[in-house]
Amino acid sequence: MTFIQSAAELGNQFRDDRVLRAQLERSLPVAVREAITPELDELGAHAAAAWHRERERSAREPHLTQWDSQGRRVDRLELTPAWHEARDIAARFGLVAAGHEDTYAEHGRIDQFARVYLHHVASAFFTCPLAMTDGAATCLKAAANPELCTRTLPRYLSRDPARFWISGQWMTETPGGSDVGDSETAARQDSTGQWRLYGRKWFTSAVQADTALALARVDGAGTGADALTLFYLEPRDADGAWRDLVINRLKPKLGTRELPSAETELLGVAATPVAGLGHGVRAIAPMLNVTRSWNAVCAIATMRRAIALARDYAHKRRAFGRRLIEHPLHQTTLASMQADFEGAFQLTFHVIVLLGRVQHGKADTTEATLLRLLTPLAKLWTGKLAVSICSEAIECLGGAGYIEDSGLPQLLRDAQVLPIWEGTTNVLSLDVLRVLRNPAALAAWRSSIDALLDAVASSLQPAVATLRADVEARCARLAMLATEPQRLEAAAREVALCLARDFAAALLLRQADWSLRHGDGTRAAAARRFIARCATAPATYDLADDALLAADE
Ligand code: MFK
Repeated sequence: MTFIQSAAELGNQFRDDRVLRAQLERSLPVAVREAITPELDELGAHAAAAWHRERERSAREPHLTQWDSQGRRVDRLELTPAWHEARDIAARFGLVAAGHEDTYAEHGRIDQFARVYLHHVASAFFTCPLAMTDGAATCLKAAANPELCTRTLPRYLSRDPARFWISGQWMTETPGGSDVGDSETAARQDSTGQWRLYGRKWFTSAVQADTALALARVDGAGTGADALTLFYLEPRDADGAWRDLVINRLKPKLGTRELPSAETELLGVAATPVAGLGHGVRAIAPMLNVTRSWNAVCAIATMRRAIALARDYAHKRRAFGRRLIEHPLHQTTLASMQADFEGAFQLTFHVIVLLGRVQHGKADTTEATLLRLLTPLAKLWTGKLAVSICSEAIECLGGAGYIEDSGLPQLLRDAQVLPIWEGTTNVLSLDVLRVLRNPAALAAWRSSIDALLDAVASSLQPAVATLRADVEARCARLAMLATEPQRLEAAAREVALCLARDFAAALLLRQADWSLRHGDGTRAAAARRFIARCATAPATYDLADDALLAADE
């Protein structure tokens, strides 16, 4: 008989996730936790079932038909089976609504993102339009545009699949990618006073969305980001036909292939200014910060999935006379992945906690400042980490993980979008420097870490001391760099990663302390390992050597 290795499998992803459950136990009132648990359990079961089912499906990409048999331009989009089910699940489980309803006050965001975290990998990246819908709702509320709020919020925040609308976010253009201020899309009024948009949006994610927020430059408004205006539009009429726009093509992407991202030509599509004319980047910023939080949640969900598969396989696969999990080096590999994931999880959920508190008016100034700093930190760090953990998980399965139908190659391809969209690691690092121009930001970071560490009990003191020394060194390094703007900019990524990891370490110690008092020592092991891995001598932030930047001969 030929030996057949059993594949990595998943159980209920809520019940199996001790990190999520510990977070919910520590941060939610019992009544809230009990109320939301049945639906989290359902999502956890669905996540496992969907993972096994999706491996069997062959239709994994949307298809665009641009012309009908008579030569009419139709741009008909056929979605994948998972995408047909996705709206229904998203609405029924309140994946957007839960973050905006008042039922659980500031805890609503924790409820929402626990759901998103459990569902993301099973969603075939329907979380992308959901993130944008959440961002659009947040943005329109911040703009306090009564007509648009009345029209859209009951739809964006509906739990009824028949009423639920999703939104796109149309920013990216050929000249203005990360540098949104270079955008070319023009806005002008027709003879009736209706605003209309003209130009090419190079990357419109989830092009089939019911509505979109788009940046455009009013004719004669001048150059730069501040001269852009934020517009709201509905790209299709009641019959589903596109209104004054065509889809040039669906993007042939490395990953996220079920997500219909398109190159779109705006031919005078009707649009409405969201917040007056001008200051478009400032107006869309609330959306960016929300979608960046989603990005971080989806990144930790991806890490958790990769580790769950690698761990299950390690318990099954025998090599060199014993199971992989019994080999010390494999144990170290898995434990380090888990420790990094737990740090990323803590930082991300802290952003979510702060988001809920700010949204419900419960946050003080320090917390609000901290949220602005931690959002790009969480996004940039978790995006990178998701890619490296998926890559490591493939290695944990060896050649079996490199095979397409193990599901891991798709996980890695999909993870690669996380450090790119919603701002690359470098763009986000520069955003962190933008935030740090306000001295209160670093002060909030430092005082919050001190407060977290002050509350930690004695058995974790050695790790606390290591982290305190590390934080001291980071602050000294930053003070030195602040006097040399050029070096500071060159070091922005390292600065951001250090700030993210140190804050995560303090949060891990807080969770470890709580878990120890509740009979679970595993979180303390994760905290100690994470701190041992991260607390190194501060990096030397030298400007890149010119020779390293020279073009190849
Ligand atoms: C599954 C996960 C879900 C994810 C779904 C995502 C799918 C969506 C697909 C996409 O659309 S991806 C494309 C996303 N594109 C980006 O993220 C753009 C990346 N570029 C940046 O982030 C730049 O930093 C940015 C364009 C926002 C600003 O660059 P500028 O032109 O140098 O702007 P400037 O002058 O520094 O800032 C303009 C104003 O915005 C300033 O305010 P004031 O006018 O009051 O001075 C800034 O403080 C403010 N601002 C900028 N970023 C902010 C912000 N305010 C709050 N939060 C921020 N993050």
